Amino acid sequence: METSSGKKFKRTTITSALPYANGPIHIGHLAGVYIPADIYARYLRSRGEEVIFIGGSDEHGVPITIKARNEGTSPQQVVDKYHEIIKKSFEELGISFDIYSRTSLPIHHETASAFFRKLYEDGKLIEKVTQQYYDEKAGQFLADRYIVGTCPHCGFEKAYGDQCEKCGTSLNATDLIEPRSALSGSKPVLKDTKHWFLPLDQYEAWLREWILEGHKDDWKTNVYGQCKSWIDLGLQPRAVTRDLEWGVKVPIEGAEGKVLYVWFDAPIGYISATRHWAQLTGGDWEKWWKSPDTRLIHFIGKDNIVFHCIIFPAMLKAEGSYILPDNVPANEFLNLEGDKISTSRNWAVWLHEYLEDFPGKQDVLRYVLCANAPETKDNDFTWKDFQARNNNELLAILGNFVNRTVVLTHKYFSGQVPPATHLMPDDEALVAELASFPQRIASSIDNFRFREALNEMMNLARLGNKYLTDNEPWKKWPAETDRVATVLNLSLQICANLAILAEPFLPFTSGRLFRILNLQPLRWASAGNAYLLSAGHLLNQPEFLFSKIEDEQIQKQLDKLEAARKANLMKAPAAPAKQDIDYEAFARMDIRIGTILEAEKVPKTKKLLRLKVDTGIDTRTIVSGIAEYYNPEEIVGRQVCVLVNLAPRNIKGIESRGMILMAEDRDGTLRFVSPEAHINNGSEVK
Ligand code: B3M
Ligand code: ZN
Repeated sequence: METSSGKKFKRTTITSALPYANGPIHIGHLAGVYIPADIYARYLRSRGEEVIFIGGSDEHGVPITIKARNEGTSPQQVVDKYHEIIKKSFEELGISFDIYSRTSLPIHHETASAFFRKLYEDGKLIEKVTQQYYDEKAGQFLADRYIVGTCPHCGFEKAYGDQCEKCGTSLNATDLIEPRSALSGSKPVLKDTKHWFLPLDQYEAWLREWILEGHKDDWKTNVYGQCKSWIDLGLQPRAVTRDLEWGVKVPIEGAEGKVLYVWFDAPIGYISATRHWAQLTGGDWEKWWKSPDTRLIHFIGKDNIVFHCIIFPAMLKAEGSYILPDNVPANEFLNLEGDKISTSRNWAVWLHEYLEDFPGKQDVLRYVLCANAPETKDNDFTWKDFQARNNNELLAILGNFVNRTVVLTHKYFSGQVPPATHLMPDDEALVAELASFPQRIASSIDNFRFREALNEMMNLARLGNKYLTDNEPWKKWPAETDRVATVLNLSLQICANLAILAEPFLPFTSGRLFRILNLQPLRWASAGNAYLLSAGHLLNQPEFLFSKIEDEQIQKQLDKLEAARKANLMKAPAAPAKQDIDYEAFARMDIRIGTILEAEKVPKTKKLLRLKVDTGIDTRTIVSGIAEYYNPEEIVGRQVCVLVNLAPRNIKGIESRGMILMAEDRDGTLRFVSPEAHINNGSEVK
């Protein structure tokens, strides 16, 4: 194959970022990495290219050990659990990995160790002694995340050694005031420790030439821009080892208790996964990594750019026997309902849950995430848009076109493809336009513009729909049999083309469509011509490609998010105390016990109740914003606290005299503050 930059290759190695096995996959991962990678892999296969598509779980790193500690299990148990969930959900979504491996396997430990040893033996690493926090009680060095202390910027007392989550500042562990060990709570001490560094500074000139000059035109601007600013800032040596238990042991003497830094071992995981694949299939792994005829493409999210464009290439270059990435089409981030996706806040759409809630609708998610992919800027997923794209695009355009065509063929021609006898100028134009689609879609995909490619594919369905509507075969039957035959023939040819061209994006739909057409799956090279189905070919019965998504299904998802939002609010700390006041200021408030005598909703409002309250002094009307939390019937007879000397206010045309005291929870829920036993109305609260 030849790339847009004119380079020639024989085969393509596609990698997709290895997700950390400390949680399930969500739509942000999918839109950023796995959907585009899968489209690309399927497309190249359809074109008859030699391709391998690599995935796997990243099973090392401190967050996994912390999760294990918090859950009282071992890191191995954590990764075993999530590796299975992730692997299964990818399979169900049709992500067509040739191998989905994992970095806790012996083959990975061997591969990563050998890689490190080669660099070490070739003198490509620097040895340095630095000072790091050590927990004497626990007898171990502390990773940044295991050190807690007061943030020097905002005073937050639970800042981590790498970041304060309150003010967001990134920190060094030694910046923390009064550092404590998260393991034992004791005060850590600084202690010498030896580590190995990759001298990135020595690769700066080479990186500058390779990326900033060599890939100016073919790398995405967001990727190129990030690389440029990193390089322009000046590169420093980076430690590639850590004092930790969990990970790939540093394979040299004098390195006991040390492992490879997770970002050193994880990208090597792509190579180990390929070796794992070779073990299983008897294939040759080396050609995918060492042949200059192989093109290496990394699909990642934008937070991984520096690791894949600068650090890993420098590692590969230092090692010497591997090819370098030809392109790194990183995506930006996907938000959810206007808010950043967050695992810890459970603000996400989880793939395994989606698959349960929307059985058989894998392609809908694939479609929406590709149509909304954050290719050039951050983008937003909303459930309303998801519903609209299913109902108004997949169902109304693609599904409707195929269905009308197949149903009419069954109705008029007993399910047999009718002959196209006499082509009119409009038909000729249609055939000519059809011929241009494969190339248009291909060129978008070749340039990693998957949204554009998907839209082109849908344009073919739009074209078909319009052709049917313009020609109205249902009006021409039975007077113009030949004309109807021609129109349906060409419409069916478009359906067959759609089955081919939709496959990278919507593999399940493509499979169904081939089945309906009673065709063996065809590849890309067949697309673009109007002779895929010969006259007389018998179709199968129509089946629906898509179905309507109802408001209730969407509401269920929105409710789930609302519950997550509330649960998060409830975890927030109490608001800080207000400024001191003197007793006089407090005593000016006249708070009494009163009984609610009557309650009713204020018409045309959601929140307001009109209450009649016996305050012991008088009976008065008070309008209170509690309708979302109490039904009028349930509160009659309740004793409450009333601020009786609040100046009267007019609320929705009602004079409200005084205020009912309420306690407000973090999520906004209001609750009465009531005396714990009956007491005379009019009793003072002080
Ligand atoms: N596990 C980080 C991430 O999931 C990391 C990627 C590794 S790719 C070699 O964002
Ligand atoms: Zn802070």
